Amino acid sequence: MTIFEKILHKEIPTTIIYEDEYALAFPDISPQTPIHILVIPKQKARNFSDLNQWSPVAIGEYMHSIQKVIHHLNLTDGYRIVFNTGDQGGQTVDYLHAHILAGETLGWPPF
Ligand code: DGP
Repeated sequence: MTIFEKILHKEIPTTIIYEDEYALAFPDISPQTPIHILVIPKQKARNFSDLNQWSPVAIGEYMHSIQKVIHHLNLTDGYRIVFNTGDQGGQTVDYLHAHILAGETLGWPPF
């Protein structure tokens, strides 16, 4: 079981930023920006590529939850959403998660 599943099942305590039927949001343990929140789906997926096994409705529900987190955080000055995927994408935890990065002007390109 991945660390994020343990967080999802409340086996590891975390600060819950937002939770609904479809997703859970909590702060990244190693923030890269002043605001750095992770949003994980309650339906299991290893990474973004695994979403090809989901229905469009389920994908939409997860995306809607991410949108609600952003609304909740009131990120009026902008933000970035990142899905690191696979080894070359820099994914270190094999459970789908969206990074929400905000709170300062972000550089581009992101490497
Ligand atoms: P990624 O590289 O995209 O797989 O990002 C994984 C992120 O997860 C990384 O930014 C650090 C964060 N992380 C790892 N372990 C924990 C944990 O136990 N708690 C929290 N809140 N974040 C974690």
